[in-house]
Amino acid sequence: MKLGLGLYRHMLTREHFQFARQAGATHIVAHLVDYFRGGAHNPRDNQPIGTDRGWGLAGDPNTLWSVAELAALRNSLAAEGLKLEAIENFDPAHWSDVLLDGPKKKAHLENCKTIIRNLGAAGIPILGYNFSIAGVCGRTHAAYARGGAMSVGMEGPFDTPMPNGMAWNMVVDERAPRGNVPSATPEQLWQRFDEFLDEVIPVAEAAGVTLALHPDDPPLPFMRGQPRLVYQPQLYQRVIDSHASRANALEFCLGTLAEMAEGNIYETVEQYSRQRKISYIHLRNVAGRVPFYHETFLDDGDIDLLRVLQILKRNDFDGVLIPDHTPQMSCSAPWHAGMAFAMGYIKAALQGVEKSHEEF
Ligand SMILES: [Mn+2]
Repeated sequence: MKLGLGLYRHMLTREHFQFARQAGATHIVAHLVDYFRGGAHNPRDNQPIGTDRGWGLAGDPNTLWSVAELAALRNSLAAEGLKLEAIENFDPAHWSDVLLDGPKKKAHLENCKTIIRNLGAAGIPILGYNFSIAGVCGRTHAAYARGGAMSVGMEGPFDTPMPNGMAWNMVVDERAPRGNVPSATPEQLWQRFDEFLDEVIPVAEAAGVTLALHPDDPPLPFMRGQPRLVYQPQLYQRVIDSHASRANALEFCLGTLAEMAEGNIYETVEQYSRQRKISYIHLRNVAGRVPFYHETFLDDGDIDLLRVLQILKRNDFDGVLIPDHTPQMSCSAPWHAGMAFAMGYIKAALQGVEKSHEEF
């Protein structure tokens, strides 16, 4: 198992690459979408929180991530001794009508294919994505974690309708007419997803890129009037079974899976690691389940992380683990301190698991 670190777009700098190496990372998962245009509600040293208008304006719909741009990122990471393992998330500006089944769907499917081909050409093996109409939304931010550390949680359902012009919790059309996006049915959502995989899986196979699906965060059956795809652990199985391909895999988010109303997290880890369907892992701990939970430090929630790592080891998982979100520590660099704590914890836990495995 390999230790990685996830970096937001504004953190793709040499200083952050060095921070990652210093904290023990060998791999990087990079975000190219900029979620931090939402102003004061959206501090750049935390995970994005957002308002009714989500995380703000999506990217440029007419500029796709190029091979040159992706290769330059890969090379600048390599210069610091790091491997670019994955790009995390499509920009809603590039594919919103795939999610919404809108008029630009054909062009947006072509955008997805181009981006996948470009990743392959740049030697980046994984594209993580969320197939979610409303996206990450409805969370609260308070001193939920140990010692009064600021972290993210949920304090009940979030049913505020999704305004026209939004997709995946970002604004894709500032001139959209007033009103809300009509609700889709769960059947329509699965149809959209099946069609998406029909189109992109052959391209991903040819490009040597694995598509890794994140579950819906927070995992409720409906949010903002829109159905959600993977909100119980068993729905991941439906995703896998729908398209048998090595390119169809999971961005396995431990915290989101543990928050789900049903299931046992250890059985879930066992089920998907045994099938070798886990592409890479978000490690996070939580207390509670939807719609009432909060994110905790890695050693302090409902999940026994050491037990999870032992299951992964037993099933020969050899991919990358990154800390997911972490509580913000009280100091002048809350993001860095939270991540350094998480990285040190995971590094030690991995050493322990590898060592105890050798002994048996
Ligand atoms: Mn996650």
